[in-house]
Amino acid sequence: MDPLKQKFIEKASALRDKVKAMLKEHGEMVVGNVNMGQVYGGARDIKMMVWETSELDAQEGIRFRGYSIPELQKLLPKGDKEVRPEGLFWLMLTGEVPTEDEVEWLRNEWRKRNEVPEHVFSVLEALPKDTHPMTQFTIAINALQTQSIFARRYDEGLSKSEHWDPTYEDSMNLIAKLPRIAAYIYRRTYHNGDHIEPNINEDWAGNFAHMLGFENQDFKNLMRLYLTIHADHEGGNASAHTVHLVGSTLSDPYLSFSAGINALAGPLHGLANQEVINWIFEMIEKLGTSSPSKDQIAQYVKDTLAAGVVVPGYGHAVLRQPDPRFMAQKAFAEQYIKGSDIVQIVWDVFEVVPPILQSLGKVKNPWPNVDAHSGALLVHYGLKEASFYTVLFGVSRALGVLAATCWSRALGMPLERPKSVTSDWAFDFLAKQKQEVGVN
Ligand code: CMX
Repeated sequence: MDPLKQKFIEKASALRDKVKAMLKEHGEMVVGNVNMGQVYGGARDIKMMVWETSELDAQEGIRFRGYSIPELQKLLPKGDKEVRPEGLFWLMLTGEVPTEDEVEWLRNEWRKRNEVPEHVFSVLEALPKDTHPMTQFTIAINALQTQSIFARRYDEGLSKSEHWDPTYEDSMNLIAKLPRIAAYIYRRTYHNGDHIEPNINEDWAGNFAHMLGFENQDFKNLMRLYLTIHADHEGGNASAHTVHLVGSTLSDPYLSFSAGINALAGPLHGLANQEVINWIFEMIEKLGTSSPSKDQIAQYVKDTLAAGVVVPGYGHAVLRQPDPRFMAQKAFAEQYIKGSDIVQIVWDVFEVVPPILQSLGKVKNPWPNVDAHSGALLVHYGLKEASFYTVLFGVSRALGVLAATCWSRALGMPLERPKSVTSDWAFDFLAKQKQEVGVN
């Protein structure tokens, strides 16, 4: 058995036994209440699932296995100047910070598994060139499902205690192939199908940058950072939760992950990175300057709100502070980029937007999220095709949601099936409550 798989199943088996014993004793323990606002309000804050790989705190932001982004930047092995996403995957899967050798082992392992079957490219070629890259991405992942070891072994008769094993194999294979698929979509859509073969000497992120057509070392460093910080955001966000829900039916990792990609493609979630940069480009065009004043930006923000649409890249369902993923990208720009108009606009927007959103009195979090900064960095290095941005997010998100899927299968998580109610039920419930209060 490979060393990562071995380490993972040892940890997962120990936790499975511990959880089983805990549930036997405390399965009936109440851990929270639910109010009517939450029932109608997108289930905010309701604790209803377990997600081992990361946890989100409203004030502090994301912690991967207990480590904040700045802590990870000190601890994880680096490729050139930035942390390598391989290391984060190892950490999420095992709970342990990997050594340089372990990260190198994982790089080689993904390289061995990176070949994409020809039929996936044929499926992509059958689509109109202007098909949105996220649509191409999810279709390609579904086409790749023919490779699922989980699906084949389940068909042959797979004991529940073994579900984790082919889930791990599928997850590793899928992660290894995603950069090639994403780069193929990019080159096919924007570069006349002038494809670039993988470079076996590069790490996972560096090779992805290479296949996209970028050899700039700083861009490769950006990709390492980008693919690390977008990887996971606990389990309740729409893409992660979708992967969890679909996976709970024992759909294989390919089908589960492509479902999550469909969720990521929504403008209130991952597609916001495309929305942000388009919104900034429209601002530049409307104002006729690439160095707008803060007053001009404020007026543009107010016009956006007056049109009844959200300011993209701002607000969050959980966070109540500037997103540490935004701050990590800002720090990257401060270190690597000098004198960029588009980056300056992002920073000015960061000053201008929060007080305006606060003044509305209804926005719970006026601060920027991860999507507010990423586009400006990509534009700076020449990756200007905004409709591709959410695919980059998706490649990264695979690391977290597939590591978490391995844990769900190893812990034997059941079919997810929360309760829904009708509005008739809600009004009857309220009437009964009022009656009871009246009677007492
Ligand atoms: N601009 C304008 N209005 C906003 C807003 C924003 N950026 N963020 C929230 N609001 C509004 C909501 O639309 C809601 O208005 P109504 O009551 O009129 O419907 C009100 O403020 C309360 O919303 P909330 O509780 O603060 O936020 P939610 O948890 O409902 O929604 C989110 C969170 C992210 C969908 C929302 O902030 C938003 O639409 N932001 C812009 C889109 C975006 O950047 N999404 C990316 C999020 C990160 C990611 O998943 O990648």
